[in-house]
Amino acid sequence: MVAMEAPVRRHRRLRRSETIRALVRETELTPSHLVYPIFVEAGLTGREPIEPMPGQFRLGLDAVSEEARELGRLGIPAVLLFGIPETKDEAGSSAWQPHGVVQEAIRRMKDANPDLVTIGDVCLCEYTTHGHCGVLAPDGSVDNDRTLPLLAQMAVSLAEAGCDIIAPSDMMDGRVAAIRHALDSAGFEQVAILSYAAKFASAFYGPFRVAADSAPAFGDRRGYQMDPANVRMAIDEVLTDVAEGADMVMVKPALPYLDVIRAVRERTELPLAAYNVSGEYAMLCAAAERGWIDRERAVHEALTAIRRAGADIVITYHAKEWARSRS
Ligand code: PB1
Repeated sequence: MVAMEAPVRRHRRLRRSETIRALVRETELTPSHLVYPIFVEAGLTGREPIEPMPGQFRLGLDAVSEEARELGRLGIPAVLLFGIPETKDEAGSSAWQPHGVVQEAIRRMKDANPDLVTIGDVCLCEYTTHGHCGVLAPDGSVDNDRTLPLLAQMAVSLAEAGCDIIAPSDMMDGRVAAIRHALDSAGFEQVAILSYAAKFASAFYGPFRVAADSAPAFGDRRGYQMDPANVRMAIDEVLTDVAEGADMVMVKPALPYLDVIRAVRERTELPLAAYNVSGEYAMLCAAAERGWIDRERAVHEALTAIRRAGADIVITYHAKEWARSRS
């Protein structure tokens, strides 16, 4: 038997028990880091399952108050709201109606759980007949500058409903400045902006587009969302939105973009959110449904990875199940 040298470092000393492992754990994940996205559908009663997102539902306005209370019981501090209107048009005008579906949901959720932070997604894709995130120019492209005042109008209508944070997901140039100016001019200096600053033209949004009925009727979003190959440009987008007045910034999607999260973390001190999107959620659900992975462990590992990459806030459809698994 050859005499073996003792290992120079015994890393396993700090893995001997869960107590020691917890003592030296580097990345913390708690419900307070999570934001739960929800879909509110005008005219719907109760809740309707979303086929490509098992466990997720479209909610009617009659269901949002209980949802707000449940989030409070689970310790989840914030909700990100998406609307499915009864009518759509070329301009997306349902988006800025004072009693629009999201505006009403905000009033009801705040009434049911005043501590819940409501984050209003600002974009036209759920409200336009063509499904693009802005209004169209005659050549069929998205008209950036004609879209800005409409986004600003939507933001003000959400603030008037009591929305705490405005989250523009449209990717138009100059939208943060336009929304900041409109909010301030309307007396909403205290309403923050969480900008979807680095949002990529991703294949991982498919299930969301089914849930929100928001797929573009033609073409795609590559003329305004970022190329997945670019990380330097993501930094430029973030720094631009910070300069325009964003209070928080976001990288989206999350798991396929952990390097981007890390790069952005190293360039800004602002709170950084990452959106664990519908396609990431659907993939994990599908593998777990087939018994190929341990769902609870995979969810925890995925959310921990997003936090480890540098996100302060994780927007995720797994929020409630993860919080329940920890309670
Ligand atoms: O969960 C998701 O896939 C989020 C999708 C995201 C919502 N902000 C966008 C998806 C898309 O580009 O269609 C919506 C854009 N306003």
